Amino acid sequence: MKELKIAIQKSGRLSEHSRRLLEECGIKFSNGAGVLKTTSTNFPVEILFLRDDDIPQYVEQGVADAGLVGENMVEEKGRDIKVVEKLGFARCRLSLAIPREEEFTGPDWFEGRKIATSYPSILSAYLKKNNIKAEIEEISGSVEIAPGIGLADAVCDIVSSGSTLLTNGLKEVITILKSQAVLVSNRNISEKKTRTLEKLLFRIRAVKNAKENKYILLNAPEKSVEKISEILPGMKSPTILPLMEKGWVSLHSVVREDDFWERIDMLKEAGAEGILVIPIEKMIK
Ligand code: PRT
Ligand code: ZN
Repeated sequence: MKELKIAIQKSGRLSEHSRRLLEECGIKFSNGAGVLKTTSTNFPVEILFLRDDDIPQYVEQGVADAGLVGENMVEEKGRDIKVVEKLGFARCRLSLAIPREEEFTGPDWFEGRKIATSYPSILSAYLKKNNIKAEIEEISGSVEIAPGIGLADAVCDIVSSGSTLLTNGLKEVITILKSQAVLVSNRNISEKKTRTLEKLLFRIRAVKNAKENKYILLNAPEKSVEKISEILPGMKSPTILPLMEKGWVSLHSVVREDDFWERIDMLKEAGAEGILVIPIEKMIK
């Protein structure tokens, strides 16, 4: 097979984002419900739709050459695969939580208790490392109801907003692992497939960079240009175009999404006006 086989989640919290990422990388494929695999019409990849739990194993065994999956799954399954790139979506954490009314005294609280989880491997490693003897009750779903129905004293589960814990009368006390979606690959793929994977990675990075940055245009008096350029380091140096109005210029650059608001305030203070901020579709550094 010459195509690079990429496994993505069939349906669930990763699936829509994974499909969108591939599409944003310019990879066209049919998306019909019930389809288990499909070949792209314009890029040498075959996409396999799987349960997220199976992706690390399939990638290790070479059933798939690469996959998009959560770091939590990679860690739990302990398969010998390569984490190629963090993807910045499906951010969550694996945490220990106890009934709200309990007083938390530190990790020792868990000594001799029973903890329900779908992550027995990560949890037992954590307990061992911290010298805690606790019983692990492995369940595959709806972990948060376990204390409420008397199945366990505490839970170890994925948290994102925290609202599921709250509605089940639990409080988060320890974060064991932080996770986001990652691109993983088999350790022994052919040279040809490696080249395809590198091409895909190049595109993924361009999409990620674009999301992390905005294009900014503003008008400023000529005398403020130097100060404004310092506030906007941009890709290299800002583009400066003269305006009809004498003594004024238009300045174009790139600003990072995460410190965007802070920069805008600094720009206004430095005399910038008519500030436009535009999303970037792709950004190649
Ligand atoms: O059917 P399949 O096995 O493929 O899917 P699944 O049901 O096992 O997994 P799915 O789709 O729920 O999650 C896939 C991946 O998304 C996980 O492995 C994580 O990497 C990531 N992810 C991100 C999450 C969450 N956020 C999340 N909030 N996975 C699960 N949750 C659940 C959590 O288990 C808990 O029940 O959401 C609830 C908590 O959410 P909050 O917002 O109330 O805190
Ligand atoms: Zn799953």
